[in-house]
Amino acid sequence: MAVIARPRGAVSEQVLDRFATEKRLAGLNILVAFIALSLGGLMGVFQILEYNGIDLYSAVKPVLPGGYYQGLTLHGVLNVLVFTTFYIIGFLTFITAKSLDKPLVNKGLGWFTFWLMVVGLLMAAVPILMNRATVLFTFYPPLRADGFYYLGLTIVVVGTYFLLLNQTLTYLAWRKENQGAKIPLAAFMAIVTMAMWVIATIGIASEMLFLLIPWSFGLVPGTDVILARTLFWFTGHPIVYFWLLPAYISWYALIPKQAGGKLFSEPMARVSFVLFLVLSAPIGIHHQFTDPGISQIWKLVHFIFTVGVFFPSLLTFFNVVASLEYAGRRRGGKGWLTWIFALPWKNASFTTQVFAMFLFAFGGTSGVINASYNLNLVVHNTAWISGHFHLTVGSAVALTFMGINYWFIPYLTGKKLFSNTMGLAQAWTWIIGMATFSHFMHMLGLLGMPRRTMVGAAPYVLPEWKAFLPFALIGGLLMFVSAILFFLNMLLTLSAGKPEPGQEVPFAKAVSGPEDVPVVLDRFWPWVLGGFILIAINYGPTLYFLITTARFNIPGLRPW
Ligand code: HAS
Ligand code: CU
Repeated sequence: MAVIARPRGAVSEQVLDRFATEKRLAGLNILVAFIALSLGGLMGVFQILEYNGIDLYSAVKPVLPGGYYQGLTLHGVLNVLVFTTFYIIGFLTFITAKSLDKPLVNKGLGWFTFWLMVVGLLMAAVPILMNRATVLFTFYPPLRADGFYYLGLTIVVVGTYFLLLNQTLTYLAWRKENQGAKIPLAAFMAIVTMAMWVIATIGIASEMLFLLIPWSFGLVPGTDVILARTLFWFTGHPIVYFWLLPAYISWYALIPKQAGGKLFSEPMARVSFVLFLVLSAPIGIHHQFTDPGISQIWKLVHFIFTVGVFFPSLLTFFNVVASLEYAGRRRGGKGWLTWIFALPWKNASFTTQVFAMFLFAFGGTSGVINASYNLNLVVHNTAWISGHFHLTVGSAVALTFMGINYWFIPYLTGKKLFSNTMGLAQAWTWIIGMATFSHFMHMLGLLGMPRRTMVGAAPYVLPEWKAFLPFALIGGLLMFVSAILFFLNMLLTLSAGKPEPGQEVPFAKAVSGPEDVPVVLDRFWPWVLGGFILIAINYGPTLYFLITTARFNIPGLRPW
């Protein structure tokens, strides 16, 4: 009776759009993500201008009393913590449900996840904006922020756990109805990503709960710096794969279709993801090669396993390029390499994401140099590292998310993308800008320019740096133009996009598909267990030593 009494429009709308909630959740998460990126990106422009002696921070002193370092904190936190996390939670919420063809079993939990994350975000944002948390995104003690900064970030992280819970419940319900079937690829990957992430956060959750929160609220007088840093990097390394894997989901499960072809190998794609599940967390000490208090042996072990985590990305390289080649040939492309020209380069969503892949090939390469035990001593804490992560999180991830938006926002809103040409211009300005910026940042690093330093005000700037810095500025400004094109296109799509109903999610089929997937690549537990065992081996002795010798006697500092 209740159903009959409902207005007819509402019923038919519900029947038509089973994924209305997931779409709304995705849209809102993406909105928060891009608001964060707009402010975080602006802070990046301020930084590169400062390096070149143009200090905009003094112009906005009433708003940003902490100047360069407050701006840098905003840049890091908003771009790599807020933008990424909200985008990923929105994207994976939708992708899991849509790929399983089953709406989330607990929609209330979906909303709870979103609002909890928003509360955490606001709690952390206020101290940063008040210049009470100018501790950068790594918040190394003894720098000490307002306690609400740590508490807010912790709440955001806890919020993300509920997506894994919701995914698990939805997957189990799906499994009941689909005994014996293979989990659809995108859903499998989305669940692996979240499982990897939740395991990875054990480090930061412990750091927050046992060290930083009690310390920042004055409940304990001191903390232990090395223990805190080690717990931070326990999560701080795998967080980069939490950012990367959703981009990989798009490269594997969607791009081949957008290219006009198929994924080359689904089993190989799954191998890549389960390797990330096992190998992501137990390698964080490659961020601490120069830290005292950690034995050389374990630094070496983490180096070796970091080389191991290179392989899932090399598999991805091979698989994604093979899929692109398949598409190129299917579109009539010929020759050893000239099939590349047959790809749909006029499609903004495709081009933006392939440019992201291209930049990542270089970012990945500088990653291996970072990971090398001895070469790290040359590049650690220099501008080289900024060059590296702008190609990885700043391109492989951020540019892919922008590229996804070129089909996703039209899909979510039922409106046509305002301008595909503007999207293409955005992709080209980004790749040229980022290639220039990151090349010169790498070079400046090799010339010894430190990162996270107000170089424009430093008395020791070398003439060689002065020669390269303007090029980094040109690259940075091109990226700024690119970002403006992106935001404009999104705003115009929302406000003036023509209606385009009936759009579809471009899920790709595979040349070698689910029928070739062995059962072990359709299970989570063996890999989760493998991950835990490797964490116990690679971190057990170091954490045991650091915990049993910890002296909680370092007071907080606020040098800003
Ligand atoms: Fe990293 C520092 C090592 C990947 C992000 N990294 C950082 C920091 C960030 C970051 C933010 O070992 C700074 C943290 C801080 O503030 O201190 N990184 C690596 C290694 C990899 C790596 C070995 N990093 C990433 C990713 C990130 C990221 C991914 C973000 C998303 N990184 C390090 C180390 C440090 C570090 C040290 C510490 C340095 C220090 O001293 O402080 C690897 O996972 C990379 C493997 C990737 C590849 C590339 C595969 C290419 C693909 C694309 C193929 C498709 C193409 C298209 C080319 C091997 C998959 C072709 C197109 C056609 C049309 C044909
Ligand atoms: Cu790392």
